Amino acid sequence: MVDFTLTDEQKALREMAHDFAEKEMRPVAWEYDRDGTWPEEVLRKAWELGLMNSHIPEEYGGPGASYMDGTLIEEELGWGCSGIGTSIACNGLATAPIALGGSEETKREFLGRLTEDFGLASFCLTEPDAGSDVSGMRTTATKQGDKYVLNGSKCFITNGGYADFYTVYAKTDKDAGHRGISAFVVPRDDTVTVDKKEDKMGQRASNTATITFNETEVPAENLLGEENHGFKLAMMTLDRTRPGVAAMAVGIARAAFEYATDYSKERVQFGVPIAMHQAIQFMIADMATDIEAARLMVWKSAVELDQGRRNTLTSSHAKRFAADTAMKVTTDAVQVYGGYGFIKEYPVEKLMRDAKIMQLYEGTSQIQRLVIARETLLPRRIEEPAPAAA
Ligand code: COS
Repeated sequence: MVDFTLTDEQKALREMAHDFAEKEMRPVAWEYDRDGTWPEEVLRKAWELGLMNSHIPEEYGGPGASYMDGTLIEEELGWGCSGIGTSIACNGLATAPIALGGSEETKREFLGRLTEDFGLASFCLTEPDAGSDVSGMRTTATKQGDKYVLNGSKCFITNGGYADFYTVYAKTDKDAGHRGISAFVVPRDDTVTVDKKEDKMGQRASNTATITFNETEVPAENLLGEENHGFKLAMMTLDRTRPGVAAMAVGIARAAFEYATDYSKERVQFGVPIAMHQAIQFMIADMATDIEAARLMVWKSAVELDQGRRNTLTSSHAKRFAADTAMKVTTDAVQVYGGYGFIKEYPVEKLMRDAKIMQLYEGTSQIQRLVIARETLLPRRIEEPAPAAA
């Protein structure tokens, strides 16, 4: 049976996240966007409520929410403010490789750290010359006795300037392409430098930094999974986080849709509210359909994960469609507002800027299409290592 009804627990979780978005995020979102201020106070409140680290299993102190539950939270955070929401959700991206590839001890130490006390972790994959082409990375990790020494720079790192530790991808075999990449958990110390905070178009409340590892040493136990298997770990991580990112895009679109519908009922032109004009009605109708379709894709891709199935195809469908929907709906919301939509005093201008990154981070819309085309035209058997014992 296919049933789209949420359980009472899921409805309560969504309500709690919505309440948080409405009371703690919305009132400060435009101010943080204007100033690019770090929203630590809001993050700490999210941590206290369990909206941060929701994915961490109970045995490591987290609530152990399902992927489906995670999408309910992330849609509401996206509705509240996707800049602050991205910072709240970032621990999920950074810790997925630990949950997948970390030893019991590593999981206890690093997942436990985030649940015992407020703390942040960042996912370090992208480099200045290696964005979509992950294999082109230059950061190296050299084994020296019982430790690895890391050297190199990572860019566009969410929460990078404030993270307590990082999950870092580095070349352990420079000549082996994607089969020469390994993943590590790297605590922040004096050898880790924050070189640059980006001044962004949108999601300005989230911190985005360049992080450099200068002869940074980690014990060999900090290797996640097997040596030279890091690329697969990165792909498996993104399969697991893209449904949540897509949910956040749905939240942005829903916020823009609500503002546009309310405005269209108030704004009078040619003697009637503009909602009475078919030109506006058709835009509103298309927004509603696209949001509904995007949410269904998000839920399907999350449920597949909860059922233990590989969701590479459905997570790319969801990420691509939801991100493009957020961009289209926010652009059309500005259109519904007319000239006022272009003015910072009105809310939809921020949403349009925020939406753009959804088509870029965690895999551009073009990369999602590439994955969809490969999975559709050349389906192949991808062996996922068995999940590490939870
Ligand atoms: N799960 C597990 N393994 C996977 C996988 C997945 N979803 N996708 C690919 N793999 C494995 C393949 O099976 C292959 O394994 P073998 O070494 O055993 O052959 C290996 O990974 C390489 O796969 P592929 O040939 O598809 O790699 P490409 O270099 O062609 O890269 C893309 C594939 C472009 C899809 C990948 O580099 C990518 O996702 N890039 C975008 C990165 C991104 O999202 N960056 C955003 C920053 S993170 S915030």
